[in-house]
Amino acid sequence: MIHSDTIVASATAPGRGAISIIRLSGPQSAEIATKLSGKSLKPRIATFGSITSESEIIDTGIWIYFVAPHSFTGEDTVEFQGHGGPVVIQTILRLMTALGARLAEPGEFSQRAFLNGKIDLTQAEAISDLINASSVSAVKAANNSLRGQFANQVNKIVTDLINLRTQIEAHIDFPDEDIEPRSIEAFSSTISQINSELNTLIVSANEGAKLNRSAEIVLIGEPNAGKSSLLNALAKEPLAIVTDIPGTTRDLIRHDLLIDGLEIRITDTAGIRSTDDVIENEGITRAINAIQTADLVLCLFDERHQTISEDTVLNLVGNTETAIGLLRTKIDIQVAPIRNQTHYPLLEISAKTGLGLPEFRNWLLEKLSLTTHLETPFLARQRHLEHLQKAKACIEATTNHHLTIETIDLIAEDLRLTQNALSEITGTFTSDDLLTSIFSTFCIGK
Ligand SMILES: Nc1nc2c(ncn2[C@@H]2O[C@H](COP(=O)(O)OP(=O)(O)O)[C@@H](O)[C@H]2O)c(=O)[nH]1
Ligand SMILES: [Mg+2]
Repeated sequence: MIHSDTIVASATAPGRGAISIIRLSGPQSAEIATKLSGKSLKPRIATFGSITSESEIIDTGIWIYFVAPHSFTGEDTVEFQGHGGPVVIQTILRLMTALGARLAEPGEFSQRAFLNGKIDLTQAEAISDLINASSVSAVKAANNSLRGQFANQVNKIVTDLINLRTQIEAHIDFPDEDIEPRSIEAFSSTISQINSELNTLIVSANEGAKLNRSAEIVLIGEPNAGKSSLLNALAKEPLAIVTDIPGTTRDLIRHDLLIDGLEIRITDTAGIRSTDDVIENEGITRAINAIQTADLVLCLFDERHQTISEDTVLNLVGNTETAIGLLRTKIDIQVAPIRNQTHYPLLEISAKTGLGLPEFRNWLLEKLSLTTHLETPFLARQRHLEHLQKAKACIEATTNHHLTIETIDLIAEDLRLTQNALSEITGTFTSDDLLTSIFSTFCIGK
């Protein structure tokens, strides 16, 4: 699909910076660049030049021209690397739009790359996910998706489905001839093979989806254990109210932290105890719900009032598969070394003096990097999981019918729906509405 209009946007983050890149894409790109620079640009050669308006120099920088189809979007593209001042950038954008370019919508460059067949939808999404990656594991997985690893696995199943459908649909054209038992057996075995490939892909996609969000840590413990104090110490600001009155925290208080490039969402909760206070009870219910979706639950305890045992942990956390860590708090005022009576990892901290916090941060990094599966083969989104589940439901529906000449068109239809669900992942079968909603979440200039 070749667009007739030319789009322009700053491809670098807004604000002041040493350099900014302004990108044009579309048929008028070279013409606009030539008019502004007064130079004839050679493809893929960096050309030093100025942008002049009414004989005044606006900026000086490097021009690079990529001729269609050998560009990111697949269209004629020009990049101008100039100085990163907001006024400079706005002035250049105005000059370019006055010469016929249109300001790009968010994600429009990637959308054009997709529409021009340069990348599939999972690769386009991987670009956005790479930019938003919150850990090194997520960067690696996004790059794998960008290289097409996810799409290749989806396409492999789609190819198998197409082959199967071709053979099955051949029978629909000849309803008077019975299907040979040998063929029925072969079809059934291919269906179960596709089903099992799909199940393997779903497992990987579920792992990949975990990387697409921050790691969630929930702080729990009895009232006064020191949860809110720890949140405040990590956030380096008094987010939660701290008092020595049990039941001070009632709502969930969330804060996003960045520890060595790893994005962590930490949630402070109401202390878990039995109480008649309606508001506090609601807070406790919320704390218990937060535990269910956490990657790591940290049980805090003040040893002067509470000893920690397997039962205490289970009482606090409930029976969960989630990773658990124990934090003995207020070590500035507790002297006796603790005897750990559980098999959970134990750390000791003082939110007040900061004692033990560096070790705690290092431990967190190690723990969360382990739980975010370094080997995840690709990054996945909720949208992908939904289509995979739909594909699974459709292929499983084929087994509702015993394969005969009478039921073959029902089975063919289920297989067609399976293929459609998978094709929505890569975008080979996608509605315009979906494309708009996907690309609108990208940044402008991408
Ligand atoms: N000495 C000392 N006191 C602490 C420490 N952390 C919390 N506290 C005190 O313990 C009480 C309860 O703390 P808070 O963070 O509100 O506990 P929460 O109920 O678990 O959120 C407050 O009086 C805090 O000042 C610490 O590391 N050292
Ligand atoms: Mg609190």
